[in-house]
Amino acid sequence: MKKTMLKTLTAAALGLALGVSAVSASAADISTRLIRFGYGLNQDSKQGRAADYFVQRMSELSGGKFKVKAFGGASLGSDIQMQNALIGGAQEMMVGSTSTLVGIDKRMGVWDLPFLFDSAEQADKVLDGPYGQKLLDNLQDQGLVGLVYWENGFRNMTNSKRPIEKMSDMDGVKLRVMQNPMYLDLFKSMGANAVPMSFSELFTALETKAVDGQENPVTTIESSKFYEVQKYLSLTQHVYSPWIVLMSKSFWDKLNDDEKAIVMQAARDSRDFERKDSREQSVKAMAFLKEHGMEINEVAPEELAKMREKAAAVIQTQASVLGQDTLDGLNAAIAAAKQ
Ligand code: TF8
Repeated sequence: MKKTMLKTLTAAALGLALGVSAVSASAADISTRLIRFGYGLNQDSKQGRAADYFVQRMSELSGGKFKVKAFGGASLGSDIQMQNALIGGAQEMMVGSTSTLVGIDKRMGVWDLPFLFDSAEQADKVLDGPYGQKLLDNLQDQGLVGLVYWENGFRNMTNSKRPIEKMSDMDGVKLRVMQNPMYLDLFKSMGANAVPMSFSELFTALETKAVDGQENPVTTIESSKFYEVQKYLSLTQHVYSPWIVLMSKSFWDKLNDDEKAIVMQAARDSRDFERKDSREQSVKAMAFLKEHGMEINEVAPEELAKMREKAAAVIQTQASVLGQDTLDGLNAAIAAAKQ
């Protein structure tokens, strides 16, 4: 009894010394845990930097007991392969796209809906509020624990053929899209020849001209070196993509409450770190891409209006896939975020 008290006190004192919250201070009961954390982008990317930060935070908060090893560059597999490894319990954690989760829970597709948010801050409110949380919670039935959302960002188009100044410039452009039926419908409706493909195959596909283009935030265009194989960057900002930090449910269930609290705290801290980094890096990425020879263009408002019109029709068809309740909840959350 006394010994336990002492242990708790020591842990508390240690917690204070490290300046960490009450979570770790009370956590005398932490086991040594090995956690493999996979991600798809290069180590030198905002995903890599935030993964490293998470590794460090988990170590600090657990007094060195949580040993997280980060694996970048899809070395543990593509997003879909990692999701399945988490469900099967063969891997503990990952960060990746929400889009590829639609095969596991269709409702995750809400974040892919085009032209949803006016700003990243508005997206933060919806993602971090009760609506975003509900979508994370839904995953538990499928063997996944959604911890937090990071920022992937507003997506823009690149290609090697021509600048997309008008919607009709997309005609016949062979465009890689994420493995999600909404993206296929969206870009087909705008005239592109959309091809679904995993991100891990994308650079080579662009390099060998198996596809002409792709769409992703400017930070990814920089960190994945797409500027080496793509001439034109057109600022369409058609979708705001979050990333989702996931833990295998079978691993989560082994943790006690103190351990779960530490994981949650480290995940939230990594989210704040990552979003700040993402927003700072976006500005720098634009300048970098220009310097490295990309031709960057804005899209005229009347052409964006045409894209929005196509998007609205696709959103309409998505109602039956996502469920009307899910869409109503989304619209209510966005309306609240605008206030
Ligand atoms: C995509 C996504 C990717 C992310 C990343 C691999 O285009 O935007 O950048 O899923 O985690 O596939």
